[in-house]
Amino acid sequence: MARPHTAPPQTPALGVGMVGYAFMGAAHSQAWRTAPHAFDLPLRPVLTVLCGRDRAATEAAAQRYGFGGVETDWRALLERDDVQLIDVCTPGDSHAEISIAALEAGKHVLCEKPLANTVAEAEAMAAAAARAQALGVRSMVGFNYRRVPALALARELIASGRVGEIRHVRASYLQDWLADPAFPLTWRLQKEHAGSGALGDLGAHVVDLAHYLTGQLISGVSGVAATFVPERPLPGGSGPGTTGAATGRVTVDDAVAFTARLESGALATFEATRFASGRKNALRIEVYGAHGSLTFDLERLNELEFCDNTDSAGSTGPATAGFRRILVTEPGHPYLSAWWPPGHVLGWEHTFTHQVRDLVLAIDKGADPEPSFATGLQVQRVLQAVSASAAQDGRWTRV
Ligand code: SOE
Repeated sequence: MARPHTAPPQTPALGVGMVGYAFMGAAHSQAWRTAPHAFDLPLRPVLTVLCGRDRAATEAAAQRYGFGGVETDWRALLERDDVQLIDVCTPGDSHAEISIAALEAGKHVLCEKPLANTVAEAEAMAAAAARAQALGVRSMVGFNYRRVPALALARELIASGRVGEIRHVRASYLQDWLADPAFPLTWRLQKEHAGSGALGDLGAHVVDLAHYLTGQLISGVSGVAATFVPERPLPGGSGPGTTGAATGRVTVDDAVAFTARLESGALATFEATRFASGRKNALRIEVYGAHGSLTFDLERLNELEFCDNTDSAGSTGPATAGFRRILVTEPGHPYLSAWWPPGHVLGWEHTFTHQVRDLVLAIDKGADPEPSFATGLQVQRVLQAVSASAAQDGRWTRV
């Protein structure tokens, strides 16, 4: 059961330098603040410095999030002795440069997903991570949904054989914030900044979850992609790419759908879109195996549905066999012993808090946290294969 506490003052500090202060900066900051109160951590995270290009905006964010100071050039963070970890919360186009420089400067790195904008960048990052690891410097990519307790439990059930040999994975991640054609052309809609659209932003999460839950990699894909609204108003009303009407071209996908094969031969389907009207942040994943099935829906984050197919042949019998709803709030469930009594539910932000906990424990133990940059690279390879397949009308593409 939860007991708010703070680390004893002699606990060594882990100075955090964060680059970027928008949505993910806010989510990560709150996790760094909360984790040491919920969990007994061997290192005491200190929000040392926040970095952003706009000094006034960065100062305002630093005050709101609780950082001790600000910098406007991320390179300055690498010079500081009071920073041991760089938390990269910027758009994908700067992940590789910042992360590689930070690792080479001996700083641990937490980098937001997707790891990079291209496979070449992700390879360079994984290589830098391997070099740094030999010197005791750790790195992790922020696939936060691995830290949903229900999904961590799902992985345990699959690993212990309760689902049996996996036959199918079905995954979808649906949002609707682009359904309005008047939504402006932000960085997420520009390939040079974001790498891809729904594919990298949302598809990356479900690809990583498929790898994480099944313990298998995707070996081949066939995909299609669409950009439904190819031209959008520029955020400030003018700027590069302006055609006179203050609009610019969308250079990423709005939606993707792909089928895939896992290493074992299991079949998988994936959908990622920002055009599913009414779906705000709808992530669903289902795994079907020889002995049972699991389904998870982010809108019911504290629940896991489990069908033990051996029930129908065993004691339960076919009349009452079927899916059961597990309320994943028991102290024995992953991460839950730090929180509230059973039934007192957790939220989306806890995934980031759990991510911080796991990263800090790994750094202290001298262990390699997962998902590593090498794991992020595996996701990146799948994203690239989907793009390549979609560019050839869905041609089967090996990963
Ligand atoms: C996009 O809308 C987004 O913020 C993603 O970038 C996050 O990774 C996802 O968790 C929520 O949606």
